[in-house]
Amino acid sequence: MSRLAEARVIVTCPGRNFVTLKLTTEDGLTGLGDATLNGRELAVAAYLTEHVCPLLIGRDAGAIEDTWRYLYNGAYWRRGPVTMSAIAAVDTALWDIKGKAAEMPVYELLGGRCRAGVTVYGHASGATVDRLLEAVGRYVELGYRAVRVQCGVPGLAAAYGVGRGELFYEPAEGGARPREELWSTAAYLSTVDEVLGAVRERFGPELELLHDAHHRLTPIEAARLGKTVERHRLFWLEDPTPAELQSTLRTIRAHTTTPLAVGEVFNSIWDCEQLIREQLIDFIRMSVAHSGGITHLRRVLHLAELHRVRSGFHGATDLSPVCLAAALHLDLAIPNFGLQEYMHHTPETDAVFPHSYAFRDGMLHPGEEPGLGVILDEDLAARHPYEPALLPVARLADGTMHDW
Ligand code: KDG
Ligand code: MG
Repeated sequence: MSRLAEARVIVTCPGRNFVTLKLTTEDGLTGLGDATLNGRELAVAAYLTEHVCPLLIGRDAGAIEDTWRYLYNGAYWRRGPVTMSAIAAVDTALWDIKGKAAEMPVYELLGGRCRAGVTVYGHASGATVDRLLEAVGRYVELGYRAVRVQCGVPGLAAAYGVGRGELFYEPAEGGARPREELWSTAAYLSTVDEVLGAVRERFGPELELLHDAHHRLTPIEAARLGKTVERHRLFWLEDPTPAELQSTLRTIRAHTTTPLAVGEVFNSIWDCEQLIREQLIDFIRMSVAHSGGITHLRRVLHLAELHRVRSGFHGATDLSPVCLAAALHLDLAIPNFGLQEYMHHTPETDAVFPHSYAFRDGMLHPGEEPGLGVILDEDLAARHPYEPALLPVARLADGTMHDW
């Protein structure tokens, strides 16, 4: 294949910040990769601009695996969200170019489709149970077969996952310092079982329900929660504990058959190798953009397939349409697909990133465009300059910092 002639980083804020790498070959093919790391966008932009882009010029655009190893093994300093997001952007853009060169959608290059479409879940939330039930009802009307449910907690001004928008949840906010939220595990645990029960009762046994505890529980609290909510038959309970301490999952697992999903903050196969090998989780939630791209995430899913662990790729709004498209191509081609997260982007974001993927009957379809099927409108992007925004932090009532 031809050689890379240009590598550029584009930072834009159409409603929220996105970092995109655009690669161009000597014969004019272009590829896009998402390098957005929520609240730390400029760190990845600088890593790419200062340390990665200069290395790419003149390289064979077709040498995807070799370029991955050149950037990962070659840097000596390995892993971490900044490095792996930068490598992911290069890798994703190279797959996009290869698809365009072959005049095929990327999923064809990955082995071809294993299913008709990619079943997705949406984010329903409400400050009260009644509001939550209304929100779930809206998703059901739209055709969703799976919904994540998050509810306000009496006594807490803000609960994780309770959104300001209708179809998306956007926790990052502008300001020099992160917003501080009050957290109480006791208050949360005293309501969550009732909330999930109300949704199951109203919508019946067919709708798949998910819930995200967002890393806030101790192992034994998580074990108790998993056991208590078993009767509501969750599709998954997400991030019950901070999952970098992998043995906590062993404790939870010993007490409950509620399926467990973790991994949205992971960035390499080494973050989940033990969890997969010991079958301590049911779904792996890494994203293309934070986990070294399509090449590395595919490797994780091949390992997972051996151990009957399925995918549940992260698809929050802080991952751009380029990342979502890349996830959809991989979702279609892996044997062990589970479910794909889908939070709608704002109309401003969709205008900057026109795309071929489309929602029909509870599924996303990546489309048949060569490559990933996403364009970046650079003129429009330039009209939305970067705006600093940060994720909140959480404290207990006595001021102790807690995992957000
Ligand atoms: O940037 C943080 C978000 O991506 C995260 O809070 C979203 O937990 C999340 C989810 O499950 O989508
Ligand atoms: Mg989550």
